[in-house]
Amino acid sequence: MSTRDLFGEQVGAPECEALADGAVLLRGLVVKEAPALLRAINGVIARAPFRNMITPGGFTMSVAMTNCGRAGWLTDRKGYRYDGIDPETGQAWPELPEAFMRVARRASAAAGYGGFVPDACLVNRYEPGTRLSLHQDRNERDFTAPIVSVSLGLPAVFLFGGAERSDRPRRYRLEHGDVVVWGGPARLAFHGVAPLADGEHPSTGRLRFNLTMRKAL
Ligand code: MD6
Ligand code: FE
Repeated sequence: MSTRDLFGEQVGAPECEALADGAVLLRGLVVKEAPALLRAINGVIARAPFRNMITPGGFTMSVAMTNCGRAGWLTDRKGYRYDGIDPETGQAWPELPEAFMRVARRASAAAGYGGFVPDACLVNRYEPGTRLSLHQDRNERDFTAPIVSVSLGLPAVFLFGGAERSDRPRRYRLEHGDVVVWGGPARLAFHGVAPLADGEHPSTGRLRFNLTMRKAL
């Protein structure tokens, strides 16, 4: 259980809500680290700018993406995959910032996945109206490692379904500083993000950022 003080700051232990067997939502876990995480995102995009990738079916994704770590997630006409080189720059992706690593360690431990060390982080940027359709994360080599997902800026509605695309997803509001950790039996659950509602956030303006830290290799 947790409570918020007069200023809405989380005090005491973080709230922990189970989304499914193996998936937990840790509300407000990284509110304090958010400024450092946003500075680190700026460092990443100085070397690996956001871009709108193309799906294998030829659609341009509305969510802008980039990566850091030893491998980065890509899509183009040839398919979905991880690659150590950013095709836009021809260079390796920027290193995983220490602030990201610290959050990955703390969140995965809080969720009961000890010893998680990510080697890849996909950085998503949502503008009002952008969305991520239902998908599974299945390009990683090892499904025994969890994924740590951090929300920053404008709130979003996260759609969390089941093992089949046809399973009706439940909806969860993800706010600035919330972390979702999932693995185990939930690792291949279908999920997505509903079209982002317009708004203004004190730290990010009209944007939402999401970090997903993974063990890809
Ligand atoms: C997002 N997240 O929250 C999109 N994938 O913007 C994901 O697609 C995601 O949150 C795998 C694990 C956790 C996630
Ligand atoms: Fe995903």
